[in-house]
Amino acid sequence: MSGKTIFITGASAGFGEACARIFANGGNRLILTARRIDPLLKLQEELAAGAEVHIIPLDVRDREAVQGAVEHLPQRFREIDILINNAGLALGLEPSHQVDLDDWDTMVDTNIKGLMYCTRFVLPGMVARNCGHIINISSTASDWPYPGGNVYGGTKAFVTQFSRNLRSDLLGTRVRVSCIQPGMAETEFSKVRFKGNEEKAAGVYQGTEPLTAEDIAETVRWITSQPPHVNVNTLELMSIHQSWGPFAIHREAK
Ligand code: NDP
Ligand code: 8X3
Repeated sequence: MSGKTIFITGASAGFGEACARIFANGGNRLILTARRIDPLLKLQEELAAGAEVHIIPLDVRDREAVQGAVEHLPQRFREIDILINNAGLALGLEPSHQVDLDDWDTMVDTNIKGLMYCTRFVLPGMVARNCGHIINISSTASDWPYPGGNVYGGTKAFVTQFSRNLRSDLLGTRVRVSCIQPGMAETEFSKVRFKGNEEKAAGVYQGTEPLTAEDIAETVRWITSQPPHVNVNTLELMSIHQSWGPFAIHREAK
């Protein structure tokens, strides 16, 4: 793939950073966004040999900032071919009756509303040009419940269903929408979920070979390199070390 303009949210770490690296060739133009500017600056310097890189410090929860970021792109970056809606997070693993309500708000504002804002401001240009591809990063947590997954899983269920509904809206255009549902992948994700507790975060992956950020970036590359008439709707992937559980049954002592 070459000469494409690719807008990535959450490019300062994990999947987003890996996507930036995988597309940093062939004269692609990368728009890298995240709240932390330092990793973006580093990435910009590192990737400059293979791609034009424009960085924007952006909190996707800020609707006006998202609008401004899209509307004030430099001329060469205006025609976005691929939007990777990746920014997101899980906070906590407590049961719903004990959770910090601020954590729920943050997940809803980031994973749902932030993704909505980015989509809504980028999509009109794609429709007008009758081409483009939106890649939404959902999760296995979208379809498979687990204790403590409560609102995080709910936000990802939104991402999955919103992706399908978007494609329904876009029928008759050549704008594609794909949703990726990764399982356990080792990034900063667990460090964020456990609020900086590195030991707890490392425990999630201990004794396993989790998915990597590069695995997800490779999946994004594969999806976006399909012929233009092929729309990959939803793609779920897991590490070989992960699978589903049986129904949980609580038995009362007689
Ligand atoms: P990381 O924590 O490594 O990266 C998350 C990225 O999102 C960072 O670049 C972070 O940047 C950015 N981000 C978080 N909040 C905001 C915000 N308000 N505004 C802008 N950017 C934000 O996690 P992953 O790479 O693993 O996660 C990427 C996506 O993949 C998320 O949506 C996550 O839910 C999903 N996912 C992750 C899985 C995993 O096991 N790792 C599995 C399935 C899905 P910054 O802090 O600089 O803003
Ligand atoms: C991340 C995977 O299992 O921690 O979305 O929810 S999981």
